[in-house]
Amino acid sequence: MSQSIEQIVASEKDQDLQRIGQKVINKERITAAEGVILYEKAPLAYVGALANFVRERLHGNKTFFNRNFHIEPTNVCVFSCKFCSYSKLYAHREEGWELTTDQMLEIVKKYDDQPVTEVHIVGGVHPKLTLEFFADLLRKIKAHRADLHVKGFTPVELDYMFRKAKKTRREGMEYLKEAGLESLPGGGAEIFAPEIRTQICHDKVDANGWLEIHEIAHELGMHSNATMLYGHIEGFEHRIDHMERLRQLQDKTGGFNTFIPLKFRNSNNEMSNIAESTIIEDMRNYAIARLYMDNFPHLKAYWPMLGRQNAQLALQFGVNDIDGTIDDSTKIYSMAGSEEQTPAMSTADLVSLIKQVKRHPIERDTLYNELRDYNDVDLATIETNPLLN
Ligand code: V47
Ligand code: SF4
Repeated sequence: MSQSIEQIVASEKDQDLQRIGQKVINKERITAAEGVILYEKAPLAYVGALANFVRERLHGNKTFFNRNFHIEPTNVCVFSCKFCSYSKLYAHREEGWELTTDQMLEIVKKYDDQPVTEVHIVGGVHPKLTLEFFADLLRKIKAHRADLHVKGFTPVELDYMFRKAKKTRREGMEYLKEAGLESLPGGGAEIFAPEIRTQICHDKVDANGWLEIHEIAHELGMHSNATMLYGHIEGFEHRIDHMERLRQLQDKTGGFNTFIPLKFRNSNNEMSNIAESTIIEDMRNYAIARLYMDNFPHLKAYWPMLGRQNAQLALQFGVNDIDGTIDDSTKIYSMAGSEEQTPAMSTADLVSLIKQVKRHPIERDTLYNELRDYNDVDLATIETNPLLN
């Protein structure tokens, strides 16, 4: 017989860990100091049991995925983040790529007969790709396929294009919303604390700018995600500081859907000398994130970066979402050293990945409306039905 969460907490010898566990059971918020204590001394099994308890309290066995595709307009970037394995500095732009509007619309059209619900647009910051260029792209995508939810652009891209267009952040966001932008992805957050941020990405939008753009998006009725790039030079207190800032904004606006911890990968970048975090630390990080981010409904493991088996494991440590089918050449992670060199999974692959670990697969849209329950659909049916696969 496995122990109940009450028994696990009651038998914990460390007083701090026991007190924090009791707070989690009682739905009391844990403080920043307690978050740091968890990172410093909580064993994986303990935080894992608590995080799984919270995950099941919120979502039962449900595990969400969506059907989306990515467009990466360019990998040329004016910024010089040290962890980035993907971009080509603007000075070497001839080595990078840059898609035209027509090429991006061709990508959209490739999915015309497929039941995808979302396009995720994110890339480098190319000075030629202006606010007007992207507004035009959004209008054309929506004119072609109005039901496709457009989740696009990080505050890094947005801040740059608004400044170039001489628009305030609010004017810029209103303009893009009008053109068809519906949600913001979580990228560009990295680590907010300035003592780390200035060392790893000194020249792009700072923490306040990132948070302000998301706040404006939420005020305009849009939803968004938030990421945290961890496992490099930051300390535990920086991870908690990062999550604390997000938790405070979420208290104010309620506009975040999902928190996505991103494990730093060390291939092909200027931080290759830094060892990657262990799988134990990765799982502890998911678990602590689930406990700390008590006002974020969802916690996502991004499988193209983490790998499929580790994504399955994460479902036991607080994660309830494994992103989407991502059927394209998403290059950022394979270039950074992810094992996933061909990041594409069909719906049948995703469903079986979730079912293998006895979770309950649900297809969602960007806003977590439940579109289809796959628990009782057998894999053969998914594989032979083009609308399901
Ligand atoms: O902000 C860059 C990260 C992010 C590396 O909102 C790296 O649904 C690890 O935010 N090792 C962009 N990570 C991707 C992103 C994202 C991905 C999937 C879904 C969503 C969502 C958002 O990629 C960047 C940066 O933190 N990144 N280089 C690297 N070497
Ligand atoms: Fe540019 Fe983004 Fe890479 Fe930074 S992480 S260099 S902003 S593409």
